[in-house]
Amino acid sequence: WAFQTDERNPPSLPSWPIIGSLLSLRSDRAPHVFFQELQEKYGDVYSLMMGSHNVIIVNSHHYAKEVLLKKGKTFAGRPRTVNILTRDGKDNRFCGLQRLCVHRTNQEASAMCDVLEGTQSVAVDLAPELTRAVTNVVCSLCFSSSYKRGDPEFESMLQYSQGIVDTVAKDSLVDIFPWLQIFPNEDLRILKECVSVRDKLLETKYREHKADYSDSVQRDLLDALLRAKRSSENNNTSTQGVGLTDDHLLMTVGDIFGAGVETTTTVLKWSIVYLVHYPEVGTSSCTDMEMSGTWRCDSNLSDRGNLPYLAATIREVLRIRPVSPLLIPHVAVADTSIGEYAVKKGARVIVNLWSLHHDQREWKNPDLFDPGESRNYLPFGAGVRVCLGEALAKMELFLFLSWLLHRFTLEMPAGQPLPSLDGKFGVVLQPQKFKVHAHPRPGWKAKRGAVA
Ligand code: PLO
Repeated sequence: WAFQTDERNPPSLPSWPIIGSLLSLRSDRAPHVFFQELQEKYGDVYSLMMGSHNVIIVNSHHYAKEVLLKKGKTFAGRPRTVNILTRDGKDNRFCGLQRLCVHRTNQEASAMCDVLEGTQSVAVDLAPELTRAVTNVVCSLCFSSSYKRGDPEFESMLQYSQGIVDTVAKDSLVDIFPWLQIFPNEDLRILKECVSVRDKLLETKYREHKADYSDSVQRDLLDALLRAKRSSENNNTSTQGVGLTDDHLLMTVGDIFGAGVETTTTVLKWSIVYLVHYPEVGTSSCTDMEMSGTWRCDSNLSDRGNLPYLAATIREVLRIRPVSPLLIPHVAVADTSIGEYAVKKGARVIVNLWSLHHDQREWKNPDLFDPGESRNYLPFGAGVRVCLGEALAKMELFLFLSWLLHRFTLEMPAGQPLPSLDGKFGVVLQPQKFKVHAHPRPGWKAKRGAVA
């Protein structure tokens, strides 16, 4: 079996009945790094067995584009999983557009900077305040609510969300090896507990919204979903929202909320890690701001054109530390092919973004952070399954970072080692905890206007 090279099948890892390729997959590396290593031996596209599932790993930009764009519809399936997080996949019935909350982001960024200014001479972990600011943007979008500092509901959200991020990727193992569910499984226990805390929070928000719902005002995403559900109930001939249950609404808003918080926060944390490693990058962005004189406390995305260096910095962070290094698995919905290789209907396809973004053929030194050098990368995926929040995320990243850089210089406390560049693999690739000094930059107040 080893190294099958049938003309038309992708090279495959050795595999055995029942356990599939599990033995050859034992590695202490994070899966995306390990899959990249296998690329050397097996090529850009190779296959392996997980339990009884045929899984194809795609490691190059060229083939990734074929899967996501050229044959996007054919590969648009998702694995049907016995899923704890989403009540068996009831999280994808809503495809409407989100409102972009530029104003809200500026308010949150400004408030966050005020808090940071209060920390003056001590080094702090910026993560809690960043997370609260990002959470409040999504919170006002989903539920028209926000969290004050120290809000116990926010603290509990931080906790359950971290629990889910750490364990949910392993939930897919249970889907592949159902017998894992029978054994005592600490991760599974944590996941179930965290999901139940999350569900209670979501259910409370839902109950409150139902209680004071009115057809004439649409306050937020949850109202919009409620309206779609009611109109489908009142009008049986309408096709919109058919079969929307309470669970569908809850899981949809839960996904948007969870994705909106964990992803953007993670990218902001990585941005700070790289800004303290490469202080000249922050300086260049600031020089841009000063030279162009475009920074305003009510900036919006159109100012991005005047701050090309900051925009390039964000692109480079998304390249070097993709939030979701393996994206979410795809499934071929029909017999098809990738390059010269045949792919059977039902095969799972994993696009290894890590390999794409660290491809030696694209970057001379893929591990070097260089905002001048971004190309051929897909941090948000592409095609029919492209990230729903891409526009919101890009807007938030741009505004939050321009606020931070405009008001502070970020430095490691004297004598402290630089934060680690190694990620912690979970459903998102997070940096490890670290503290930085946020020194207020002189003179920003002069340019300050009111953020109402
Ligand atoms: C993050 C933890 C939350 O408590 C629940 C949640 C919901 C949606 C998930 C998100 C988590 C992680 C990032 C995911 C997102 C859907 C799309 C996004 C997987 C688990 C990515 C990066 O693909």
